[in-house]
Amino acid sequence: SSPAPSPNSGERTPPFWLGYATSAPQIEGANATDGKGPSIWDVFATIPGKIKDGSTGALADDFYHRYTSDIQLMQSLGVKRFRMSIAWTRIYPQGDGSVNQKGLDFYAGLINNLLAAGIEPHVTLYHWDLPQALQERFGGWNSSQVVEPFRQYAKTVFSAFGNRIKHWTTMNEPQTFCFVGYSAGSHAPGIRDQRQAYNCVHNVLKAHAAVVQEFRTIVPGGKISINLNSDWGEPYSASSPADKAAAQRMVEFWLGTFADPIYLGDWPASVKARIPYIPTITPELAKALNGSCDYFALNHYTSWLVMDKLGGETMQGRGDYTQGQYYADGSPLGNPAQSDWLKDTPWGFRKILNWVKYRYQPKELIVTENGFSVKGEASKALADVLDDTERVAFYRGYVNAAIDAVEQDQVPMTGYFAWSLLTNWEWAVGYTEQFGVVNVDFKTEQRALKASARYLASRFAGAGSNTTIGRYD
Ligand code: GBH
Repeated sequence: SSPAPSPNSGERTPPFWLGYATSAPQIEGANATDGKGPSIWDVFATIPGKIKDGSTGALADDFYHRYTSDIQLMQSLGVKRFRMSIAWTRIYPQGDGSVNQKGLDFYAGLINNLLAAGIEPHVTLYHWDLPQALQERFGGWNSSQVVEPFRQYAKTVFSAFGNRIKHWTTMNEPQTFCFVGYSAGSHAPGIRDQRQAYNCVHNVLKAHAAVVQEFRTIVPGGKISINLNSDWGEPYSASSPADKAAAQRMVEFWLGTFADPIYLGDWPASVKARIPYIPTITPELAKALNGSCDYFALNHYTSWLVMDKLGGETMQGRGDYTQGQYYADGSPLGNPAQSDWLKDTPWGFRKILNWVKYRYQPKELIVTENGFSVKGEASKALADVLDDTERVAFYRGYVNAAIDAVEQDQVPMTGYFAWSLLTNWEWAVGYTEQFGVVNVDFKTEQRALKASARYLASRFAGAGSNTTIGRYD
């Protein structure tokens, strides 16, 4: 089928496979179709001033109605894996209660079509779209009452699809949805209370542990994890021990807050020392978390220069340090993206992969998101959008860095999901920041390949292209 990827043009073939990552609220649209209930993001997006361009995800990529042709598009690119999330509100419109069969039918259709096309789905249960009813009833992730409905929802989904899906994650980026949603307040549900963010962290761990316990009996032989995100922290002054310690603290606050309890049994000491009210991890919870990740699922995008103190990131409870992305002479850490938090810093990717390897020693690691938003892309003419040289450069550098991490540093990375397949609804910044390797015209819903889609197809042609479809070993 066309377009045929051109043969790999002399670059190293990665020792890991390529897939594309997506999430339900960012691509599906149809946000009140076939009995779907409202999520906190559906509601948040209707509040004036919350979304930069005033948009909602009501239509987005209309993937709900167009997945058959999008799967054909992926086939033409040689894609072997697809990371998708399930919308909790399609299955339980009010969060719990009775199942909405039409929601299950939609995902059965999508999953079966992917499998028939030879594309293995990796499924995330929760990508930020909490049922609004649960936010209203008990405050969402601020309350441990969230655990039961999440367990129920997960059981229903495992029972429906566990025989067809091998790779699962419970939640995407709790660091983001707890701190940006409940402390910074710029994401749904828009709460500004650092204590609620740490309650969220604690309830995330409880819910993850509870769901994994169900998983072990319903999906024996399956693999489950939790998508944890972290940027890399580089000391602002390499010769300053204080800056070095601050950079280490940054990664401990971002990643260790979740990964330490799971892999090491307790919060990082640096976090405990600075957050006096952090909830206690009981021995029972530590025991349930132990072994709850069959692989490490890492989302990574960028790096920061980190300085000791000077005000600190107190708003998000991330500890007493300051982070920036410009050197003393004013030059940026790497090519700046449209997203103000994102610079093209491939060296940091290799460093965080090593940090994870040394601290947690996972048996297997899958990068579950990595991508770039080109500056000004949303307002460029189509021909210029498709010629996304800067995104190609980003992927070239990050893929090379990951190959070094695997081949020179023995990081056990087996797979790499690029974020994302389609340009999509980018949460609080709406359609103003675009990450897709396939452009979507939001008036016509027409798809068009960017250079980066062709680049990745060619770069990964023949690379670890196997799937585990039908193999539960
Ligand atoms: C991921 O978040 C998400 O999983 C995905 O849905 C998203 O589309 C993709 O990346 C691209 O953004 O911290 O207050 O400045 C990446 C981590 C966390 C980075 C939130 C941007 C913005 C809010 N993101 N952050 S703030």
